[in-house]
Amino acid sequence: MLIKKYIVNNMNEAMNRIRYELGKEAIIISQRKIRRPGFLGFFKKKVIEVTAAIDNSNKDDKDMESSVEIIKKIMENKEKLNSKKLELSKEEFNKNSHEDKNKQLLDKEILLNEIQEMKNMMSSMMNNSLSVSQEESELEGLLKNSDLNEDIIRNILMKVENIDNELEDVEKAKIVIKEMIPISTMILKDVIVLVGPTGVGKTTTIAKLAGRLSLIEKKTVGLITIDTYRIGAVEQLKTYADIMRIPFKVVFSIKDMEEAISDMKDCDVILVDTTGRNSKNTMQISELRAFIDNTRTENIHLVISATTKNRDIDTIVEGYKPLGYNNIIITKLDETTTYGSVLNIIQYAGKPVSFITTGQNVPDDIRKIDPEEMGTLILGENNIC
Ligand SMILES: Nc1nc2c(ncn2[C@@H]2O[C@H](COP(=O)(O)OP(=O)(O)O)[C@@H](O)[C@H]2O)c(=O)[nH]1
Ligand SMILES: [Mg+2]
Repeated sequence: MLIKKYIVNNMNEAMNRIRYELGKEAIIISQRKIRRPGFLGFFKKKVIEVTAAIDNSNKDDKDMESSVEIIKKIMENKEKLNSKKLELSKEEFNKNSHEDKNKQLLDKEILLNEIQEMKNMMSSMMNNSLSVSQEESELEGLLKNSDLNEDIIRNILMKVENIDNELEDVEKAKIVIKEMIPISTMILKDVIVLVGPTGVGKTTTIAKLAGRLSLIEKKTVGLITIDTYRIGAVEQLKTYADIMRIPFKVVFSIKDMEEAISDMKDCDVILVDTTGRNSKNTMQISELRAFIDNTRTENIHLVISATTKNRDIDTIVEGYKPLGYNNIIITKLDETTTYGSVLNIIQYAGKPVSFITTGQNVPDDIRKIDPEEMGTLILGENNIC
């Protein structure tokens, strides 16, 4: 902090000198009317002593707190100014010559100038703090546009703030988002079960996986479905099995499950499709659980669409938890323009992502999630179509 005193004839002169010498960031700490120092001063007209200060510490260190301090000081100053005004008017009251009338006018002018300067300083400071919040809201706006949950947005903003490097906030956010996306390390082998609501793409995803495993990786694959609820649903998977020439079984009872799996024990991978149970119906979920228990696998994937409404994500993720899923497959990324749901799903489920699907084409539209790409998608720099 650099403090300097100025003896001036009026506030205009004070402001000009302060600005010139200390810069426009300087603030006025105090001001009072005095006689010019020295013996001869006694015979001259009064002048003003103005004390100004500038915070000359590193500008980067200046935070909102110091702005608040400055505002406080200005407010104190204003108060002093008002009491000065009062003093002056008392003085004026006591004087009666016409010379004092002129003085009165001069004092008023000084005060008005001072108030105007204070106003200017206040508004320039307000503008400064406004630009800080606008910077903040740029990233915040992007995150909000992607339909992210508020607590996730807050979490990202907080983490971005704590990153100490030269990168732009949006770039920092990409790093933060990347770290929020766990990739599943599971290997496609033995029995794999897919669960999730109706219509999210379980059967299609099974067909995609079967296609990749058998056609590309040359593995032996078996398909099982316990999709006995929906007419036509069995046909859908059977058609794929026929095309790919892989064994296919429909399981109608819990007991059948064990048998079907032992029939396919020579397969490298057995993919099990399930009916879209209502996750709010605990009866349906516990029935499905009994089927899954009989597969003796821990490789269970919750399939959920990226187009799912925020509020439904929680219900689905919680509703299917009794099935003990340990991976998530996020489908239909091609059907959304906002990708925040991906993080919302991950956050709620707390499980790694095994696959994402990006279209109806079997077997092409399936791949591993790319956390770096997700950052660009969530921040609106990129899209999947
Ligand atoms: N656009 C798009 N559609 C998909 C995707 N996955 C599945 N679908 C479609 O979603 C609909 C329901 O799929 P289905 O596999 O029967 O869902 P299930 O009820 O969970 O078995 C079908 O029309 C699929 O073609 C995807 O990644 N993108
Ligand atoms: Mg199905």
